[in-house]
Amino acid sequence: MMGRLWMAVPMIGLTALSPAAVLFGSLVKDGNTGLDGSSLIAYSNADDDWMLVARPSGQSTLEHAVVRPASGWLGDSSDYRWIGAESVRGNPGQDLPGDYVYLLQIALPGSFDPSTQLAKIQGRFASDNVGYLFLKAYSLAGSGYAGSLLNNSGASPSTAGAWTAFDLTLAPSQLSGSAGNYSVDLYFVVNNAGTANSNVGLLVDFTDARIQSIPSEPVPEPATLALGAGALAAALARRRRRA
Ligand SMILES: [Ca+2]
Ligand SMILES: [Ca+2]
Repeated sequence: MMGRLWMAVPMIGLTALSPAAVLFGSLVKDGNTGLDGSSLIAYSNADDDWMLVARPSGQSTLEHAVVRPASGWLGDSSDYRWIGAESVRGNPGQDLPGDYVYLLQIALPGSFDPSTQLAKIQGRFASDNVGYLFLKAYSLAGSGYAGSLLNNSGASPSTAGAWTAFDLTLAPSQLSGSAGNYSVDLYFVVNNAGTANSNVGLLVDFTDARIQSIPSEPVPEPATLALGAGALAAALARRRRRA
């Protein structure tokens, strides 16, 4: 019995060395900001599932640390905590204005087949200041946040004091990776507004993650396809003869 327990210790270490990605099946809870598995992460510690992949030039603090809510932000809970640039917290805070890009990579099951299955993700988020949601790739303010799925086409801007919901059905073109190794790369671009330093933060709470079968539609029989191709070739031949 002791031997088995001892053997389990190095395995935990190996798990911690694997690349940061949340398994699709544990997205609700583990994917939330400020949660590791279903346990809260202590303030000032990093949420390693989330990566800060871009930030304003000159901002050099711990970027995806769990932070206490600032004045006017939603409170945290046993299911989520805010992440932000861990600078000097307070009101107004000392994070540089500009775009902060937070990435969560979600690993789909190896058996996932986009020709027969759909992945659906639901959740809600709050941000300081306006947050933009992208899949697979993102753009910044210089290009007007082109391609944002939220807050780029008349949707109400997200705020720090209320939830903004998202409900994603992922098209095959929105997946990253390849067969056996697909992932959903979820980018939140959070713009810290104004020209003076202030707090920046992101709060994400996933509420559902499902994989569904695509309803089957009639597929042309191979014989019909062959006939179609033959008829097309004949029509082209007739046109060439007439020309
Ligand atoms: Ca986590
Ligand atoms: Ca701010």
